[in-house]
Amino acid sequence: MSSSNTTSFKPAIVVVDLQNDFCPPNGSLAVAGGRDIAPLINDLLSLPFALKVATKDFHPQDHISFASNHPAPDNKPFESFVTITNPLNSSETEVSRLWPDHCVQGTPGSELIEELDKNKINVIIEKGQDKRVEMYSAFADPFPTTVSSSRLGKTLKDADITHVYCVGIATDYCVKYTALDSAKEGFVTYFIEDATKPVDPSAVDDVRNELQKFGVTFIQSQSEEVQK
Ligand code: VGL
Ligand code: ZN
Repeated sequence: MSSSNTTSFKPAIVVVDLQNDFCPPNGSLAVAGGRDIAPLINDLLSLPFALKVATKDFHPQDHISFASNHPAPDNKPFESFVTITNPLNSSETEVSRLWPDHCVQGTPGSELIEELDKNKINVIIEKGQDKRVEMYSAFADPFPTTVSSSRLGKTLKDADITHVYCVGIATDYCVKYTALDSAKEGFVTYFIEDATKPVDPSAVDDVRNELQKFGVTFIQSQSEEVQK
């Protein structure tokens, strides 16, 4: 994780959404193997990152991404999609996937999994509280006219972070869009692929190709970029 002494290097790790609802056996939106990456993430958290962040998907019960908040028959979790219009700018729309209710504020499903070593985490950032927009990225919603943003960008900048290492759940949703926004915010961004788990394993190749176009570097936890 070190770099040459001429370049500034102040790395942060962002552990995305390692929460009960995203993990077997009882998570409402359980991602296969979600719990299994905790030991690896705990090992990464022992490395000398200048800042160690954990994010939490943190929805109100009436959140727009919950299938249960939409009328039948087009409200099947995982299968249905809705068009979300930016409440601040009706010319901005996005098509978004519907999910089972998950990570509702105040429920056990929203808690970080017990296997994650919380003593190693410096900051917890909640996101997805605005019921009107989907927010996969831990930085902000996807609209050009931002509706909702978290404290993550300011937290990283206030700490003079230069490099961001992304891990967690899910490879193809929240880790993907968090890494994308990290690169757009100007951080040198790494995606530690074996420390993530996907909703759709078949989507991972596309995720890698898309993020590489935006300058995100895909690495494995045992690679030199992490361990040296
Ligand atoms: C996520 C679907 C819905 C994620 C969050 O953390 O990847 N996926 N909300
Ligand atoms: Zn969510």
